[in-house]
Amino acid sequence: MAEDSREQGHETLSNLLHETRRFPPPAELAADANVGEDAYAAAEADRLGFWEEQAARLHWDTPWNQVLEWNPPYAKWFTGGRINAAVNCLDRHVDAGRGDRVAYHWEGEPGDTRTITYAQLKDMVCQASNALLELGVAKGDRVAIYMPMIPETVVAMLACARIGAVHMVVFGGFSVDALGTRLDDSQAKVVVTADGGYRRGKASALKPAVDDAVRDRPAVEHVLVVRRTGQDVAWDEGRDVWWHDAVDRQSTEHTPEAHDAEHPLYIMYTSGTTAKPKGILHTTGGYLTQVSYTHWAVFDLKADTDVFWTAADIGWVTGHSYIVYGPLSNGATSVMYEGTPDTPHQGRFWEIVQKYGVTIAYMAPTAIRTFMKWGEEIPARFDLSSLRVLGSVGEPINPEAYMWYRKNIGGDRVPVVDTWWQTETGAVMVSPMPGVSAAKPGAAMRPLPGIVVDVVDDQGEPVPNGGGGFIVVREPWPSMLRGIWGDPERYEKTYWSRFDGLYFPGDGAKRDEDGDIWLLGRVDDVMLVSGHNISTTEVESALVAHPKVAEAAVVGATDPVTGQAIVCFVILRGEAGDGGDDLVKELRDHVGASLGPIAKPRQIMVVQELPKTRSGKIMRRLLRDVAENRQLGDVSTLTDSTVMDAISAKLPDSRGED
Ligand code: 6R9
Repeated sequence: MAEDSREQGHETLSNLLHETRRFPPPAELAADANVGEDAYAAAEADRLGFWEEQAARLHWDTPWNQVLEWNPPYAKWFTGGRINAAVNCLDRHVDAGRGDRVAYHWEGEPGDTRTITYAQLKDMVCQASNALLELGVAKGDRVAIYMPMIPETVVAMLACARIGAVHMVVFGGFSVDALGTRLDDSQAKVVVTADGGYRRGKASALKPAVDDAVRDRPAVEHVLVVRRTGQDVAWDEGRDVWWHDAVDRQSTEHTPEAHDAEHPLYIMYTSGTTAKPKGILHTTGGYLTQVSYTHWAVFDLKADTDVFWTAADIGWVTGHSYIVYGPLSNGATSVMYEGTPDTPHQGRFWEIVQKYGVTIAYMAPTAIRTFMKWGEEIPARFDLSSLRVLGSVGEPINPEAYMWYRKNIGGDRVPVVDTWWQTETGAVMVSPMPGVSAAKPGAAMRPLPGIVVDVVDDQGEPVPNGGGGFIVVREPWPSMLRGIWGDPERYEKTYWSRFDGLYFPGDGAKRDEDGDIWLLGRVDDVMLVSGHNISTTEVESALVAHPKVAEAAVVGATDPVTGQAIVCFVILRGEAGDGGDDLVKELRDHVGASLGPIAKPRQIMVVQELPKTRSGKIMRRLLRDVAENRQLGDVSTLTDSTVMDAISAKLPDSRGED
């Protein structure tokens, strides 16, 4: 099988791209950092003791009696312990006299705002808990949440956590089909939704998709609907309930129960490359321990003074861990934004940073590359001096994008942390620490304290410094997935069968000469050209390093001569015009000169947009279909399915010459 052969070799072009820039932590930040170098040694000396210390940052109703029960590949953390995630996110802070602290500065896309304190959020969550109980939701039941980015989304999640129901958030941009399969798989009893939300300056509808999805799904007993846009909605009397009718009249008192540390907290579906999405299961104690610790450590969070902003959707794991559970468990003040970065203008993000005095911002490389395309004069119009830490997540960040982010957003003074993790890992696993590491542009650097990650070859043997292979996790970690909902076999096969005893995330990686880790993208995306394994990431980074390119997606297409050939799709920077044959030639030569003749693309197409998932990941699988003239595979998780039509239409006349 081609897929398998692509995974065989571990020779890569990795070492052709030399990166010598280093950014040591600013002295002031390092002097007062939450985490120093000593944390790594402490965790290495006593890994489980280290995690116990982190768990002790939370409030437990009953302490655990065993840190870890490990029956590979099944882990239980903090067994015997009892804990309520919502209490840790809310009551704990209110009880400690911090009820007046702002939990969220919420900004709607049309410009409406809400400021919600911890005390207010706790009241809202108690009311919603009482409403869910009234609707018949019991501990262990699943509740689907299909919402825009509004405060009620967080309230619904925490209400579930409080009563022990399992939330299953479905990105509001997903289709009826995507929602339907997730409802089937999770057997959700209630769907929480809204009449609609605001996106790109318009009210978009959500309720009709829910109506379609629940029609033949009797497991769904109620649909709880938040009024956000005021648009007309169809109504099913026995089934549909307005949030303002069901929730607002409830008492703000709700006595929480402590749940078992291993009680399921949520299911989050990842689409993967195959048709059926995987329901990744997270439980309570270990998950909360690691998201809380990583949020505090990786971003050097000072809860009393920082304003933290994850510019991501809650329908992505990044939103779960770093808009909801991480920041709230740490008592932080966060910004939450409903809309898109270019509505009503391309400076919206920076306007938000300026307005709320955001000190820590966390976003995806895809957003950063979009900002590069729009030009540096846009952020330059805003005061971004409040920022002190910047983060990146979702894809490998190209060195060029890293430099742009650091310079134009971080004023060349703010450390940028590139955080590698997955839905399955629940929380950050590999990342520089802003007060410790001398960061390299594009490198995730090293595993966090308490996390044991390695890079291995196809035999599972550690690669030497300078070598490339696969990233693996050697030891269980607190926020690891506990399985795939209803499918233990698939859990074992997907993550634990590639290398004996090691967790295999599916990403390629290399270690540089210093032993630091660089992520190279999904192994499915690695190309095999004339017997050489070439990472799509490195070709993309070489393209993005060209001054006229803002974004690039690279795939391997079947080729009669070379096995696979490199096909590139590029988006040009604002000032670069529409391209043309000369530019295509220039770019091909540029890649050849940067990475070597073997990496010279067969073809480069200039496009306006690339197909992306909710988290901004490029769907290379679809681009491969185009490059190989095949019918497109499943597009149900694309944020904009018309993008593929535009790209397919461009294909015939855009071949590069050799
Ligand atoms: C958090 C999240 C997981 C996949 C992961 C990898 C890619 C995420 C990355 C990164 C390189 C980073 N990924 N962060 N690759 N550098 N800093 O994105 O979860 O949506 O499940 O995706 O994303 O390929 O395996 P999820």
